[in-house]
Amino acid sequence: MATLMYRTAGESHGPALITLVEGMPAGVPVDQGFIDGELRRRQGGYGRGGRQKIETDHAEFLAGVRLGKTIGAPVIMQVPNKDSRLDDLTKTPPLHRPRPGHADLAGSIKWLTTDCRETLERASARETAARVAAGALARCFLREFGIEVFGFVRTVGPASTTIEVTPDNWKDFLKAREESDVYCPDAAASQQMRDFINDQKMAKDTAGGVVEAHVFGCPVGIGSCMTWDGRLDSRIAAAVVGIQAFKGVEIGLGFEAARRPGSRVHDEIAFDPARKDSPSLGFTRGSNNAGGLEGGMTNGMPVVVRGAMKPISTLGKPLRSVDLNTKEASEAGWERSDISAISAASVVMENVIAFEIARAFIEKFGGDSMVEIRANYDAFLAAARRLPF
Ligand code: EPS
Repeated sequence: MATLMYRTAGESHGPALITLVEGMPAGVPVDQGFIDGELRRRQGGYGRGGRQKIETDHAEFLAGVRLGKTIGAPVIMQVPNKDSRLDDLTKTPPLHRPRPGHADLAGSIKWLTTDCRETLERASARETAARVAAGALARCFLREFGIEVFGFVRTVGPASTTIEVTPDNWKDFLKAREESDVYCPDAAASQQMRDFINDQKMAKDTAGGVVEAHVFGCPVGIGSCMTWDGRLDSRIAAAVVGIQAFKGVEIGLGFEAARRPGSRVHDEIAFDPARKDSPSLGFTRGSNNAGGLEGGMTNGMPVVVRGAMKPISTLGKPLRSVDLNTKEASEAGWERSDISAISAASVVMENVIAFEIARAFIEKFGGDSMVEIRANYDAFLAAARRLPF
């Protein structure tokens, strides 16, 4: 049994993006409609650029799936690029004027070239389509255990929503989010977000924001306090800050916890026998400031994560830069881009978090097939309910 992991390959304007997922057990029902739906949602959002009008992202399964189910073999998914033109120098010319904020300068020097093209092609957020494919496949697995993920846009520039998402109201917020082209379930805040994005468009500028994700239905005890990289919060943080343009991550109360006394941070524990059959085994909390994670392990409360995305670094009114060939001062290069990709980023964050949850879940309840994992999961919950032995 391999550890669940994924790798991606592919350039923004190459023939396709590829996702290789290893360690997915046999017998996971692959919901193609759901995976393609997540890929389409990633393409959407207010403030996106021209590329999304060209592409119709969908996952083609090249390996690891038979008759709609995984077979325990490595899974390969391909998302074709319609705008494939990497070898056509007239359409993808060299770029010598690095954009501040993009990978252009550091990557060109790292790979000893003055053409930023090769770095930017791989650094591009187009690659997040391949990550969403991995996460959406992981969600097909998680759904079998009643684990669901909900993400939305919390903030764009100064515009913000104050909604509070709970296990009881999230499905209503999901409906409201689906009605918002900014992917924010608050109509008034959505309008303020659109206004801010419009202002940036007029000013030939760009917008970033904060996205939030909630994971419902995780059993107590996935992740571990034993090693730094076994901690689920450490893996989630790495997955989130690993998304293109993300600069920060918060779990639960996040940075606010550092400003409060302990009595106003920690979530008091109670027990409700009526809920002993839920994944939290009946342990309840009056608050969820920990964001569902204590000691790097799930505690039965929803996992709550926020990620901060910087504004897109390709500006219509370019910032000052230097020509890498001449070293002369110059304006940064301009490529077709987005004014804001924050809505898409919420889809990416949901899915990369889902992948980490699935990875930790399979580590805890591991097996080669769904049947075996289900048996391990049920046996663990039954034992936990029998405590003390
Ligand atoms: C993106 C595709 C890219 C960009 C954007 C995200 O397509 P193109 O470069 O052909 O317009 O729109 O990439 C970036 C924000 C970036 O910094 O590279 C996508 O599919 O998400």
